[in-house]
Amino acid sequence: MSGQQPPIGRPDRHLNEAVRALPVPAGARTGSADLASPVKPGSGLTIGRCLELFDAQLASRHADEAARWLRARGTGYYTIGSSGHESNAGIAAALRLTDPALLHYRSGAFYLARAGQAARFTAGIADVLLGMTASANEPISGGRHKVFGNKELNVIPQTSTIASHLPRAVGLAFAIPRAVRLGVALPWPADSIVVVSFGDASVNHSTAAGAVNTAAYCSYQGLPVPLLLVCEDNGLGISVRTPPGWTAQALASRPQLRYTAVDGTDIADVYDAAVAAASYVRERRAPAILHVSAVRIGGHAGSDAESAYRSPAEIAADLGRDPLIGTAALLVAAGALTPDEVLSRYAQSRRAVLDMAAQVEAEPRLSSAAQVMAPLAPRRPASVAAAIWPASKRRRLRAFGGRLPEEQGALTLAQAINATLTDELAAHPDVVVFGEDVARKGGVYGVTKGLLSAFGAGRIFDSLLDEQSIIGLGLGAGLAGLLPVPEIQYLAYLHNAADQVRGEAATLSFFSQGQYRNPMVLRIAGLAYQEGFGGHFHNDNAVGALRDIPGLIVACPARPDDASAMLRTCLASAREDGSVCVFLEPIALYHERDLHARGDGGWLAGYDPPWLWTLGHCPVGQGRVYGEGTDLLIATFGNGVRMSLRAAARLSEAGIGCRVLDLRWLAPLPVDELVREASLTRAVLVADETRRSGGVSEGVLTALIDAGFAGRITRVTSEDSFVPLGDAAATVLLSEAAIEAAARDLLY
Ligand SMILES: Cc1ncc(C[n+]2csc(CCOP(=O)(O)OP(=O)(O)O)c2C)c(N)n1
Repeated sequence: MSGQQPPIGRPDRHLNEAVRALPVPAGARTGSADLASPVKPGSGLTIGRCLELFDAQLASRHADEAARWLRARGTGYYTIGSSGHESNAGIAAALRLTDPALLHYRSGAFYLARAGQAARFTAGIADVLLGMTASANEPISGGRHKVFGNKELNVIPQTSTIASHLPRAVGLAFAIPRAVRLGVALPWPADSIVVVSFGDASVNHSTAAGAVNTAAYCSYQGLPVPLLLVCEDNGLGISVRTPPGWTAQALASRPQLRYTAVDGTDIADVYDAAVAAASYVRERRAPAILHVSAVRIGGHAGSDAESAYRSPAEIAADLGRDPLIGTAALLVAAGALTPDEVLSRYAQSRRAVLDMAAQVEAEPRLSSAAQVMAPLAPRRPASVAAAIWPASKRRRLRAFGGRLPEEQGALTLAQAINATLTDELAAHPDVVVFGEDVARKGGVYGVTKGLLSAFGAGRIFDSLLDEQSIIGLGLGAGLAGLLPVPEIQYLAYLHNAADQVRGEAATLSFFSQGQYRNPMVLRIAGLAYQEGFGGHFHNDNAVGALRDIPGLIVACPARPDDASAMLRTCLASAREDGSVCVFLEPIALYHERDLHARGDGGWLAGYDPPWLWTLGHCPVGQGRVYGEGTDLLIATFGNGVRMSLRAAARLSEAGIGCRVLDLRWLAPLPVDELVREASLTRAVLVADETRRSGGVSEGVLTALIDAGFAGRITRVTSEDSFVPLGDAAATVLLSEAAIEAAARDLLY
């Protein structure tokens, strides 16, 4: 197929006619315009710059046409275009190449203008075309998605989920000044601003509303948030019209946000407005909104027949507001180009882009699952193990207020996590801890108590009450060179922010081939058994939404000593491999002290001094085995570990030899260890406190069956129910008695 010439015809009729009709100023002579003079009186945009931006606009328009041509030939897979939005090139020109950008899928001309700033304009066009054809040579996603992204251009690739990039953008704008203040190496200059663009329908998404609110909330408190929000408003969300005037009203009325509206048909006005907004953001370190009117030319995507929901008059009116005509009019009025020169520039650009499209057809595609998955979750266990080290003794003594945790006797799970966080904060100045109530109160369960006084408000801070923004802050902080440890107060509240983990955190490395990473250890207090208190929302026992996220590490420590080792591993893995880790803390075990009998202290553990950390290292995906029985293996985790150990003790009194495997990692599961331990026994019982459907036990049983385990297998789980308040909770939750009874049934 490659090598076939794309059609080269006349420019679009509407543009052709409009350009031919442009009035030519008297006395204008080809080539006589002063490139350094303003393209129109009073504008900061010079003729020379405007010509460059016109080229970016033209190439973007023709890339849209190339997308449809490639699609028709079966070699292109993406046809959402930027036509009608091309004045966003003027916004790129108003910013620095080093200002990180998170772009709307219609910001093609912005992307090409920025490529021009980096003297890689032609390469930028190739990037876009390679993205459409899902080529493995596309520089950011390597054929995994069509995104605007490029490390060299400081354009961070975005997913297709509208508005989901806004929390990250706010987080990045929040984190840049913080990283500077903390002295952490930042990948961008200290006075950078973050630009994020999005459509008008996206403004109404709760993710956008939350993110914009978070920017304003932080700014209101005097915190620096250098963020330029750009709404590219074409008045439509696919087929749904945004009520006229709504977007302006919705954006202009936000507190703390400087609002500017500008007509997107005039690139000089867009440039001037963007320069003013960007300098406000840069100097004041405060957020601003630039609301750019645009039109949508050619439907939502190539497959969209917009005539089904828009009248011919409406479509024609949009063509009349084509920003390419606007720029042509400026250039002709300035005497920089004649109408004929505009049209020949258009035709030349079109030929160049379509010729490139014909060439990229032959570029290689991803052809194996291994290739596709390579950037998902790189794991370098040796580097991770080597990256675990303590602060100096002096620093540790200061952080711990003179009393080192290894000298404090046996600790609970909560105390062990607290001590480990303290150690990590002392050793690594890039670690920041934040979430609802984590700072002044020290967390609902006291897990982060004392961290604020030891490390200060720059590193330990209370967030606002919005889980999407908490994770978004984590995503931005990770990009800015910090190592974020956000907390979600209860597992039930992860779910209204799950996309920030699933669609944003976990995909960034995938869609950028590891060029961008968001290292993060997301602490979540969860699971049940709080003696009836709190009902479902404080006893949520569902982890299915986490376990199927490719590449995500899910740690679930049951014991204090494991918690310390596993938390260190998660932090080191985030730092070394860019891993996104969830650290799921069983609330009911936070303050548990005993195992078999009241006062036995069997659930406490001493804190390892640093010289024992290597010995006690717990690699990702390694479980822990208790006992040597050969009759039965109980595979479990979290609260199930304590219940199973107690049940195993009673079973052994009855002559049943058990071993208990604490999986410790719910993703990836310790499959090899599970299979090995199972092969040493006659039967396997999975004791799973999550739900019967979609719970952990399904993965464990499947792993055993996949491995050909020939012994007997069964499972006990919690019910497929939400957890009720009061004693009724016990009716739906896995119990110790159920574990014991299932073990006896299985063996006899
Ligand atoms: C969260 C989410 N819901 C639905 C969609 C499907 N979708 C893709 S684009 C779009 C309309 C977006 O409109 P707008 O924000 O105005 O941007 P425009 O396409 O007009 O530039 C929708 C609903 C999506 N991508 N993400």
